[in-house]
Amino acid sequence: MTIYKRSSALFAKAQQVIPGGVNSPVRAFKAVGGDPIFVKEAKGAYLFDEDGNQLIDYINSWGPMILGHAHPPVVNAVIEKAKKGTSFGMPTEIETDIAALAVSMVPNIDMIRFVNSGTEACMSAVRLARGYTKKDKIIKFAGCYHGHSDSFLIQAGSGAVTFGSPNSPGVTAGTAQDTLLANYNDLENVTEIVNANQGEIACIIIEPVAGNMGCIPPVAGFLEGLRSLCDAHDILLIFDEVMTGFRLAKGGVQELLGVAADIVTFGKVIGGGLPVGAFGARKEIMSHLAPLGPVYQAGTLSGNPLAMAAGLAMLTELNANPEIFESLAAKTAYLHEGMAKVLTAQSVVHTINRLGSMISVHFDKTAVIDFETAANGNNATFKKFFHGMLDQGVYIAPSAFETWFISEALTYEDLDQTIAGVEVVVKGW
Ligand code: KE4
Repeated sequence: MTIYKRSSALFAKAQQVIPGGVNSPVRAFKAVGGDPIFVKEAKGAYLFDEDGNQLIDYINSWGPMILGHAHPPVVNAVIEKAKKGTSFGMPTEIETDIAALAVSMVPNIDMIRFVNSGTEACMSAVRLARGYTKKDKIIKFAGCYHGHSDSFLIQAGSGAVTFGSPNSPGVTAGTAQDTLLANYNDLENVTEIVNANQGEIACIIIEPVAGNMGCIPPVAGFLEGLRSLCDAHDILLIFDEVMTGFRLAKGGVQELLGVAADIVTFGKVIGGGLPVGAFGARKEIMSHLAPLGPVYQAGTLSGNPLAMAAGLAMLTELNANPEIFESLAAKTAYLHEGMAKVLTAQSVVHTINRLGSMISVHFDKTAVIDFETAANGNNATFKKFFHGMLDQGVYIAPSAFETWFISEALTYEDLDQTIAGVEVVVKGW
């Protein structure tokens, strides 16, 4: 059993001054038990914790570190930028540079607005959709997580479901009534909801590849069906690509699966590890945003030079080397096959979901295609697996309702070590 004495001591101290000792609930290990690990530093595919343990990282800050931790081009860009000031609250050229690059990489968007988190991006996108369509209701999907804005904390995924409080206190009935809940991968259900709320729905917001109830790809025809439904009923289709954007392909899921969204939200990779969110759409929609149009949205640190420098370095490298996405997908497939072989050999009931460089392991025999089937997973087994893998020097998501994120810094030796670790953990279960 690995010793985490210093992490535990730091956690005890943190809990005195930070609620739950963390600044984001899912880090608290509540779903898997034990004290969270405090990281001292990270480099490439590895985390180095406060007790001197080296861990192979499959979280990568929940997605941003797609090229690995402390990636020199990103770090150097931030260092150089910081020497010239960290924030001005005035427009800077680098904002235009990264905006133009992002718009060139992502289909169906002419313009993009930068904010400071995925939550802000999704919250702003919904307000824009409501302002543009002059309709109030939204459809979201059970188990999808779009950040912690009130309208989204209705059967949310990720940390919200991990805590069994999908409908968070503090969200008013008035807010909740405008959020309609649909089942992921269930087009008939969405159609029923649209027909029952004719003329009232501003947008459908979806994770086009879900990552907050484990990794759940859309079934064939599902996204295409949503597109047709939206076209038939003047509803805007919002792809929440905070996780999938610049990860599954240069142009995200729109490029990978060939379905067009009306508004696309971003986070994580677009900021290269610094706080950046963004949302983009065609000009006709974005021109409704202040100061051009009446839909208000703002932020003191939006587009700040440091975050833009990190994001621009990240997107520049991904744009120039699209073969990275194939390499990531190949590594993820290799990991999938290796883990499946070992788990099957040890007769461990499981399913593994994967798309591109997103993957999740579920300890249940039924296919995981929506929130309900994701919730069937055996959490006791997951907890055992999580801590076992930790003892093998492998850090996976501390919740069954999360996706693992593969980074390009992971080598096939790291993958082999991970697969070997799985075999040690499940042997004799
Ligand atoms: P942030 O506000 O955390 O930057 O982004 C919210 C968000 C929006 N949309 C999707 C699809 C997301 O996955 C997220 C955030 N993802 C979680 C991980 N499942 C962030 C981790 C955390 O909450 O600490």
